[in-house]
Amino acid sequence: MDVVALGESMVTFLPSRAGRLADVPSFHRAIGGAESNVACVLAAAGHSARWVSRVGADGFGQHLVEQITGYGVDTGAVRTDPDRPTGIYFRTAADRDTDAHEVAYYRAGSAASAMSVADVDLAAAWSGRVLHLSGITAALSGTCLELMRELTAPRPGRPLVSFDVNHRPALWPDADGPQVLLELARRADIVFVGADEARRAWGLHGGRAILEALPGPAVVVVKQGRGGATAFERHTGGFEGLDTRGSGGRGGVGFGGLGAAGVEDRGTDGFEDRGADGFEDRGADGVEDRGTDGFEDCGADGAEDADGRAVFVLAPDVDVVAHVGAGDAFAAGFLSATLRRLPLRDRLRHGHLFAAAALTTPGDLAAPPARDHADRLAALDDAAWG
Ligand code: KDG
Repeated sequence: MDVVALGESMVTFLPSRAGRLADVPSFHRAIGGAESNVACVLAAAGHSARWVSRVGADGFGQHLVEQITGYGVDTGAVRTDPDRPTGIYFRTAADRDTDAHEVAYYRAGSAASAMSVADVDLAAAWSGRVLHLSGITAALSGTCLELMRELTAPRPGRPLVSFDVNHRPALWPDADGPQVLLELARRADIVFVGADEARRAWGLHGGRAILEALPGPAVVVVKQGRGGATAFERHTGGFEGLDTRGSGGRGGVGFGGLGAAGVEDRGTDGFEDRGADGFEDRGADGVEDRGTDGFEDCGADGAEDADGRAVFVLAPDVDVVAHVGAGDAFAAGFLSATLRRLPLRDRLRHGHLFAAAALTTPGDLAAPPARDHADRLAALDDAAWG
């Protein structure tokens, strides 16, 4: 299995027209759930993917399992709870520029909120090369938080843990959400976080502050919405030589299973190997180096004392229909390219291409571009991406 995603999915009700929740006359049923979105997009992109979760013994649970299975995702480890319902949520149309919208969750006490170390099939959760998680799960209940801690704990043979911070303030009634999310992010191998999110949740401004707060992850991806995204990859924590996670600290988590991507990628694409400062992509071609990447504070020449390199890729300009699901699609694109051992720049480009597909469709979930199409687009020269 390439990827396992664990988390709650919900039946989503999309509005038939714009306006306040109080005024929307009818809704269209769809499915949502940050982690299953990632699994579905990855399956649609040709990867083997499994979704681990719980649903209620109701029509909505059945619908979720059928739909997600329909995307080609393995749902064999999804458990059905006879006593708790499947979560649902309603949303209004978002403002295209600001993404402002209303959300009404009906998920408290849901079947998925009862996920726990005792109930979830941990072997299934750890059965992929990558385990994709998000901060949403940690907010659902005490047992879910305990499960997240168990899944991200250092241990030999743990798959590569991908963690999308996904800070949803509405799900964190107590003030401890940001701290919990930081704790979990520190234990992951790949972290996706929005620049705004890092500012809002953690009070962190800029790439240097984020990297200092997250010393563990081998890869930190900071998304700046339509501005683009920056990925920082630590040389000492890249995809090579990481088989000692069980001994604690950084490193060692099944990157081996992905192949020595960090090693092979460097120098094979004509981009990352220019220069010797560990930030090879900056300045070599004048494209990734715009200084708008959130890592500009890492040092003008990129020769920051941290042990890695940063790559910035501008997001393509698309006519946004809805932002929902774009972050999940971005993560899926980045992970797809990671599984394919593509260079860091191309991992970002695939993230953007998958996100563009989501941004131009209304629901939580959009089919990614076909692989050969995505590869052709990702291979366009810097001018096309600039
Ligand atoms: O990332 C999109 C998700 O927000 C959506 O699918 C629903 O998982 C969801 C949530 O909890 O907000």
